[in-house]
Amino acid sequence: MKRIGQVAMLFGLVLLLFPAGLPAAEKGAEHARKTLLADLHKEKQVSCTDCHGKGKKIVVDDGESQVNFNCVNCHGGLAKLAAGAKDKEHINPHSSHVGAMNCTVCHQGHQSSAAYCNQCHTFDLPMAGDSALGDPRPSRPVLREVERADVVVVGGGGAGYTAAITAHDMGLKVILLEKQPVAGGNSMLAAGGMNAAETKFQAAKGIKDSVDQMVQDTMKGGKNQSDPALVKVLAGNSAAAVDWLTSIGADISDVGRLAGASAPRAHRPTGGATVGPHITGVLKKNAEQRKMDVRLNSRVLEIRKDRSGRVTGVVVQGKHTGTYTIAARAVVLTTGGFSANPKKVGAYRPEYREMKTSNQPGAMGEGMDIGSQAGAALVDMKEIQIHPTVAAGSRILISESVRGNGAILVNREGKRFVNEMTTRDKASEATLKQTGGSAFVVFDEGIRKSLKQIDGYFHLGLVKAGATPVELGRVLGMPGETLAQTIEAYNKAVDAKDDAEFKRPNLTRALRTPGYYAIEVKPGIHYTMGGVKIDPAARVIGEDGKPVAGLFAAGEVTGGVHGGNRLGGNSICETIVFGRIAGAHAAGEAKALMTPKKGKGAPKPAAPKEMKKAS
Ligand code: MEZ
Repeated sequence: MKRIGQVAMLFGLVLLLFPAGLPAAEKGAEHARKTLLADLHKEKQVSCTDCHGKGKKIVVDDGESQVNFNCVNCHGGLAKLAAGAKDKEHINPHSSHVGAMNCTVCHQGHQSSAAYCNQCHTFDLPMAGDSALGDPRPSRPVLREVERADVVVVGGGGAGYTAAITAHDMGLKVILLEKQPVAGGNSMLAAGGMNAAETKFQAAKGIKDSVDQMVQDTMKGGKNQSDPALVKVLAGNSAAAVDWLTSIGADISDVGRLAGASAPRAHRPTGGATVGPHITGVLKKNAEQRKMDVRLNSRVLEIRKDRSGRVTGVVVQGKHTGTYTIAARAVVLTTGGFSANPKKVGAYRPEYREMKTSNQPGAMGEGMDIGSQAGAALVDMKEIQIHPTVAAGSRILISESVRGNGAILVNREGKRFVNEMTTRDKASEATLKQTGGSAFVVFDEGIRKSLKQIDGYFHLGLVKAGATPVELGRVLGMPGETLAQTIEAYNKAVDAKDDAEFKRPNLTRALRTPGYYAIEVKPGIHYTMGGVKIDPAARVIGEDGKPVAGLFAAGEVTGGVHGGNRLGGNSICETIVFGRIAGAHAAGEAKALMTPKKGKGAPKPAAPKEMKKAS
């Protein structure tokens, strides 16, 4: 895995640096390891203005759009670089990221380049400008004048984009701020699907489900610790959220079943492709089409309030432009959770401090800090979800939908040990008790064909294969005959529609189609259920039980929807449902502040028509 990553990344880098007349790859790679990209360009007679554009002073915008434009101008975009790669065998980092990010996300001119890739992929790869070289040009804080917006959205994941688009479509001036160099947040990594009940796609497939059932499943999955009012909003608005996404160009017509759900309700693209990149791609495209103001590398340091306690805007640290203030009538927090912050995780749950996470590196939880500094109450902070199937030694989540489509979990001895469709807390606990604290997700060619996202695991080199169960067992270093017996016994349970031993509810498919595959998995930190307290209108609630005027929140930064354990597929649902509610109510509040008040009292936010009442 490491080796593949190294080779592929270096190959991509060398191509980027030396598109024509390529010297020996090793020579280029060695050179790249020692030098910052800016120096390498200089050696090739590329001047500062070739990258930064002409002007008296070099000014880099926070999104680095000019530099990226010039990278693409000289080297071609990611798709072109991917197509031109001579090595077709290994992972090509350019093809993996087409449409998702700018060149400067991975390739920094004057700073270390390796950090971002390594944080996501755990590849031990050397890249130009390794961090050992230091960052010679840290951004300098510069105070510039105040900008203005009606609504500021903090955090560019699924919830942030949804809130921003919703507020924009209500006629408001919106600024969306994302601290990372790439937008999408954890939503971009979401794999399994988006839960929704009573949808047209379920109806078309004859699936029987109900909003009430989704409420019950969510409450049960969350150990009855969730706020029932929020859960009713989640389930009650889930079908409308699917319709809204479809109306703006998403394809979530495939429906699968995930753990803890009594019916198939996880909506995903045709063929079972990964849901997150698709949905975030659609949201980004919609923001672009609307020419919305989306700012990358823009970290919010503080939420500003006036003397009455009303939120008045935010203080932003732009990577290149320095510190500035945006005055706003309403602020929506959509900054995600803190699974990638071992210090914070360890503070709440010391036993998880050393565990790997499936999350993107921006999931640090600062949004909860700035929310709490602005007066938000925090709830359920100790509730941290461990996902049972993160590929061993990596941050790559092996989606629950693989098990949903029929895969089983076996231990090092080649035996099943748990109902694979139980909730994540239980499956993780059972896995940690097995030899080595790991397990194998085992599936066959039939399951592989049923779910497009599995191709990604092959692409990343995570899958071990055998032509028969016996051969697979031997490849995995376990008694092959035992694995074969385990699979045979499972197949009989599928035929009988009764898993007497582990009581697995959905016995989707027998494993009878050669070849046979396995991925080693370990439990990893996946989701933080706690966060800022909200009410059903997505208003942030303070310690005094009252809304913090002008502050709204949606997505993983909030607490209360998932209680003690989140069901798979409810996160994307939450980001869209509550993203829409937060965007609409923030816009409503901003509008009310713009119109002269007739009577006294706080302005009433207006919810869009199609959203159901909050109870
Ligand atoms: O919602 C999730 O976290 C999810 C469905 C994850 C997965 O296993 O795919």
